[in-house]
Amino acid sequence: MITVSGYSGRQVIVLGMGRTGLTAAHALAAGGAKVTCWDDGETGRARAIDAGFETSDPLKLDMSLFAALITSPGIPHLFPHPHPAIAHAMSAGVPVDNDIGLFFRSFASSDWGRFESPPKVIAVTGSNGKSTTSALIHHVLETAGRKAQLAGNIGRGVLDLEPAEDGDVIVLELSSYQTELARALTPDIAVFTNLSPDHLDRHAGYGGYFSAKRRLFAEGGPDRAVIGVDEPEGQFLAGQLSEGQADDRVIRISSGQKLGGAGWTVSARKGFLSETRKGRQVASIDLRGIGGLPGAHNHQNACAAYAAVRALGLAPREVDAAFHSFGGLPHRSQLVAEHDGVRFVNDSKATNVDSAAKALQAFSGIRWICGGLAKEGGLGGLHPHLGAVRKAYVIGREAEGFALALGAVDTKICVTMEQAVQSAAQDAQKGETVLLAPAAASFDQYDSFEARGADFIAQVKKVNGA
Ligand code: UMA
Ligand code: ADP
Repeated sequence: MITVSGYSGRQVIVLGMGRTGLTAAHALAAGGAKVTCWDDGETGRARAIDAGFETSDPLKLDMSLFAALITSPGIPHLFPHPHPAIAHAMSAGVPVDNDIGLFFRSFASSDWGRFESPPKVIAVTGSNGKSTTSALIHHVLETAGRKAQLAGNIGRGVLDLEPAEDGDVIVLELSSYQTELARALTPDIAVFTNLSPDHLDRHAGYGGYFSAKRRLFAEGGPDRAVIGVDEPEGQFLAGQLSEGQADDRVIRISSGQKLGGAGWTVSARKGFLSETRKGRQVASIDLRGIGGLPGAHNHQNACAAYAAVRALGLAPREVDAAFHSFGGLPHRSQLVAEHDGVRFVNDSKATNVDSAAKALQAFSGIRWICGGLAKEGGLGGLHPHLGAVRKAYVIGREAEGFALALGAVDTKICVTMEQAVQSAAQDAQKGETVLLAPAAASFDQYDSFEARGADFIAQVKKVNGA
């Protein structure tokens, strides 16, 4: 655990008792803060009490007594409406922060003076590919013999990390909810994978969403920025952070275009990753056949991870070797079975249009299982990418409306995963792929995308008689 400094003897309220809140409460208490906890759910409050904390409804508290309110990413702090406790704190002038802000202010310790290599922090943001890129960076570092820890939006609260040792690298995956609010954001290396619409309700639209992500590069500024330049927003950000093309504080990355020019670039085309500096290729990696990184979208992640670890001084051959032993993450383009020549792929994490579109481009002859709780912005972005879809098997409570929005593709309304997998498996011909890539959140039928993916895997086992 990281001990939070700066609040000793002062009162702090922690809101939300999930992975973020509970670890924040412990880390604050370890630093001597007097912690009061709250969760709107009874189970959350019980977790706080079991852990030995006091609980009180913030709306009934005199906020002027508190030094800060620390909130959890799933709780809206501004849009569509601030949570009432946050509104209460803000109107009383109490600073609102999160575990990420506390982490950056408390991470460095007095021990660092005797370290030979001060610990470094790599923070990864972007709309898609954050988890894969963060996990890949972590994997490459460990495989190359560097000490590394991984936390953040990937499932482990950042204050749950072990205090850093000499030479450690901390890899953080950060969501827009987290970067928008953190009152300190000072990674050594920051990565921006890409941008496409997601979580628009929480940021009052696309501009607010981009601004939330941009904060990672603005509040103090990283020494080195790895920026995906396949969208105008990434190009804009890269331009804002550098003095010009030759400025190698920015490493531009792309999947699809071959980059070059006076600066430092890493790009992948047709399965080959290429690193250039000052206009010359300095290294390349053949990404084809790396099982854990299928498709052009994963080659973008490979470029981002490659650039981040090169910025730390790893050699290209070390990265190449480590890429080959990366197994990929569950629920992201995960091959779960192959039966009678039909592949079954679980991409339950494709919760937005862009990630589903990328999955549809990575496979051919697709029996596509999709549907769920559609996000703001509509499904129009999928229309250009339906060429490989033989038929869509639509799940979710709003399956009919979802199918209508898909336009000209052949659809079957299935509602349940069981029905969808059965129908898709029955229809699938040798060489085809049954792909779960929902393009929607899971909460209409499941607690999480993981539960949805697990159901897909269970149904696949059932139809294949495994
Ligand atoms: N709660 C309230 N009031 C509310 C809403 C929630 O009291 O109005 C309480 C709930 O009862 C619950 C707690 O808050 O007890 C949950 O807080 P949370 O939703 O912030 O969840 P955590 O367990 O703290 O997990 C969070 C991230 N969750 C979200 O951003 C929604 C996790 O990312 C992250 O791994 C974890 O912190 C550690 O950093 C998950 C996620 O879905 C994977 N992220 C989104 C995404 O990837 O799209 C951004
Ligand atoms: P995040 O943490 O940003 O949600 P993940 O690595 O968990 O990213 O992947 C989320 C979804 O996006 C999965 O469906 C995955 O297949 C897809 N995906 C992964 N990398 C990319 C990328 N670079 N661009 C678009 N989609 C991607």
